[in-house]
Amino acid sequence: MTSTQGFGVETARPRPGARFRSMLRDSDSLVYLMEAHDGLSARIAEVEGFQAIWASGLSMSTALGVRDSDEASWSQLLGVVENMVESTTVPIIVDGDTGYGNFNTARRFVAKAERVGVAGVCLEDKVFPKMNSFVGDSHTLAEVRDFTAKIKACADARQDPDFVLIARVEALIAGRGMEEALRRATAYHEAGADAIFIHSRRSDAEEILRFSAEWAGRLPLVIAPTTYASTPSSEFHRAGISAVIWANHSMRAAVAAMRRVCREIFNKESVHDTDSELASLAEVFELMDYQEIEETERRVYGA
Ligand code: SPV
Ligand code: MG
Repeated sequence: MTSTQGFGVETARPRPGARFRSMLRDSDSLVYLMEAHDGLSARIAEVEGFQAIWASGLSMSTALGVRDSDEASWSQLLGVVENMVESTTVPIIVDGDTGYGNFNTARRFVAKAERVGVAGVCLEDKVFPKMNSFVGDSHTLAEVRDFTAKIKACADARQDPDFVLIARVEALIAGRGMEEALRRATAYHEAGADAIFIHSRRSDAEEILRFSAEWAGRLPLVIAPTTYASTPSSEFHRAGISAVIWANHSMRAAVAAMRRVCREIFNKESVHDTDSELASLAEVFELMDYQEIEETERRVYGA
């Protein structure tokens, strides 16, 4: 990242969809998408080396203080995503949940997300309002014809033909089995999806690897190994998976760290000696590139 990049001071990034597509096409390496939920977490993900970002619905909702069950409106979430776009330079994929209703709300969301400057949107085949896939057992799947209509409408709504549409299959989450998952992924492919996100909440990767073998590379596959985290990424790569989302880990790191420091300060009634556990202010200023303001001031004043 050069000093003037980020913070919205440069023009919009060139064709983020095309950049993300070329990452997906590169079969020599997996694409890792790090979760982010605000401008800060997005910037940290990029500074620490991630080439792409997942704007997680769960994490953005949590950061807004609401639940991942469509409690935040889509315009609220795209406001958060805009902060992420302005604080980074890497392609961002937005978790668009179910598309907030029907084909029409979904295409409005996609059109706006593209204008905000992201690389693509992921839509999942559940009904609005959805519930986070790790919560409870009532995950109602959308009718295939309704979801394929959404994909077609979203494909038509994008201005940039390289803007990426990822169709997320929730059949395994809903307990509907492998055949249903494959049937749906096939239908979404035919409807114009650019990649399939196959989701699982099992503690092992067995069903993900089986899906991947049956799918046989028809479209790039995306996964989020939150519950089957012990499977090495090399195994996903060998199975032909294209992209891995680390879906909620910065948010959970923030929750744990904020709780610890709040508890400590509350109990001590002092901030003395808490500094060793915290980022220094110098680190924060460096991360946010305060120096760039000074450099620009010197330049524009001709000093
Ligand atoms: C998210 O990060 O919001 C996701 C992934 O949709 S998951 O929480 O695993 O469903
Ligand atoms: Mg989500």
